[in-house]
Amino acid sequence: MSARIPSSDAPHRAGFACFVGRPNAGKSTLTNALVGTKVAITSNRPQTTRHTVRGIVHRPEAQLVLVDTPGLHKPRTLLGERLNDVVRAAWSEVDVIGFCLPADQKLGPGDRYIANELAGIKKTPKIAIVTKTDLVDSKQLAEQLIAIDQLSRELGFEWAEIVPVSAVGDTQVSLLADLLVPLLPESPPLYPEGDLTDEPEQVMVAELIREAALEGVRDELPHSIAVVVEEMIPREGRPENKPLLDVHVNVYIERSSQKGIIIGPKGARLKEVGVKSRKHIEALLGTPVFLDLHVKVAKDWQRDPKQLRKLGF
Ligand SMILES: Nc1nc2c(ncn2[C@@H]2O[C@H](COP(=O)(O)OP(=O)(O)OP(=O)(O)O)[C@@H](O)[C@H]2O)c(=O)[nH]1
Ligand SMILES: [Mg+2]
Repeated sequence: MSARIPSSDAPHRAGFACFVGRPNAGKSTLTNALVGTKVAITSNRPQTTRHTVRGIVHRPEAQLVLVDTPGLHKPRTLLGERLNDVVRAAWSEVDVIGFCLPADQKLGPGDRYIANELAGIKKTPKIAIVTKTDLVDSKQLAEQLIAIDQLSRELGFEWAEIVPVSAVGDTQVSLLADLLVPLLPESPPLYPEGDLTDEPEQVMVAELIREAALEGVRDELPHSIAVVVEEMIPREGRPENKPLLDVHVNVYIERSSQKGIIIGPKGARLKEVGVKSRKHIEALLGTPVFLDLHVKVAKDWQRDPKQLRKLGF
């Protein structure tokens, strides 16, 4: 038995904060930085995140559950529409909304569109988070802070806070948590102590493979890739001190013409994806893994309701 003794008389708080923003704004990187471990995959391609990912920050006096969301964007496919629905569902359910705006990019129509929608959500406090501050100088940052303040005034609401952070430079990341916690309701912890996410293992494994597959592919291909873990089974007949987990995975693309790119000359690219992701998967699962990757075509899956359902959207 262990007793949890809060450091002061302050009541324990627990609740949900979601990060929203345009694709590539740095939401997932920030989520990982706050949790202190990788719970969400990241990449320099827009629309990396495709479902809400919960990351849990534990403190003696609070439990902050972060909800990382897909980037809100102008949808061009049914998948895009579904992802935007996921974002809207997330921000309607949380205790506080964190709107992520990159410091190194002027506010654009995409940001205004999101801010306008947020203005309509009266009951939930909204924090503006200026991300990637390591990429700008203090003058640029000051200009961005003013522009963000201006934006809410134009739309007739006020930010509860405007916080500049750098997840990569670890600047003001824990301050952000300090500012989010008081906006959560009084509540006992919602998750067991030590849990950092509620993502199922199979999903995390699939995501790590997709992250490796995204690296170095260009144009439309990142959007075309989907990864499904079909099976994870311990290899039979292994000595007890030398276990091996067989992980069977399908990597889906949309057209057979994309096969060559993902597989690479003599299978070199696919092999690289396997080697890279296997390291992360073994660290996650704590066991040696045999990764069996198959590339399959799911024709135009981003636009096909049946295929989307099969792939879990
Ligand atoms: N320099 C710098 N780069 C960052 C920072 N945070 C994120 N990035 C980079 O920005 C890119 C996008 O980061 P993500 O965290 O995947 O962005 P996201 O908002 O989750 O993107 P979607 O899931 O597509 O909506 C990646 O290349 C990150 O490495 C930061 O604090 N500083
Ligand atoms: Mg993301």
